[in-house]
Amino acid sequence: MGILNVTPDSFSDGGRYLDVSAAIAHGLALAGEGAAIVDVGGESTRPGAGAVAVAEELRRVVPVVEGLLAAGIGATVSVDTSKLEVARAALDAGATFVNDVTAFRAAPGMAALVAERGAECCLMHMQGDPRTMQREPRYDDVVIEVREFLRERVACAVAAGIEPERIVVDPGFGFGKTVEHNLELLERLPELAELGQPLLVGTSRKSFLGALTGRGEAERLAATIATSVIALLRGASVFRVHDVAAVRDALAVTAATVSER
Ligand code: 7PM
Repeated sequence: MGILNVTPDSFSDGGRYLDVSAAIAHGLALAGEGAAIVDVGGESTRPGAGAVAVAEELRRVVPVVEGLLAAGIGATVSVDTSKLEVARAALDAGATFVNDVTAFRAAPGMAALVAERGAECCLMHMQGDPRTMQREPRYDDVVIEVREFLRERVACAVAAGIEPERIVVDPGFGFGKTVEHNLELLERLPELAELGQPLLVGTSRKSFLGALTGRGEAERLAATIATSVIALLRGASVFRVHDVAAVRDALAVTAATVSER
């Protein structure tokens, strides 16, 4: 899964203006690098980020989803949103995957929408909300708590009519977690695989990798590759990353080495 952030700080001509064609070109490039899914997001979920209005998020996301499909992207288009109206418009425009970091808690109608459209979805764990989640994350056992949260959200999604085969689960690296919590989740990923759903991991360029390496956001590819390879070895099957080609190569070599003997 390639990350396509459609926010004014990602694709602009220097001002607040959003360059839709640059965003589309980047999404096509991610698919060209081998992304099976391109995740289009118009609301930053970075720690401390504020909310984006529905109209603004629609304005950012819908033309990009339309443009990717009109160009014949040949990858699944995912919408990264927790808003019902944005998900509906993106599905209308041809997206077939909903990545909701609130796991349908922000908009209760989301599960029914995904069910009705026969779309796929990712349900992610987050403690708290993006504004406050990194203040004082606390768990008795982070892996058990994340696993049981995801079990409950999958049950809720299935109860709403989503087929289990269309549900991916995600521990939500960095979403209300300390460096130690993130490392424990990575180490004990097989306990999350017990849920029987495909596992998505998103560690790409995240701040815990900066804490471990002393590197800035743009210099965390090697660390991202390390966590992605470890996650593959521990049962993950979807990797949400900025650097699709490099991570894909590392995963291809890892997979060939592990399974062919
Ligand atoms: C700053 C910090 C900016 C973190 C952006 C982020 C995930 C996600 C994000 C994830 C799923 C980023 C994150 N992370 N969706 N959205 N899983 N399913 O790296 O780990 O884009 S936002």
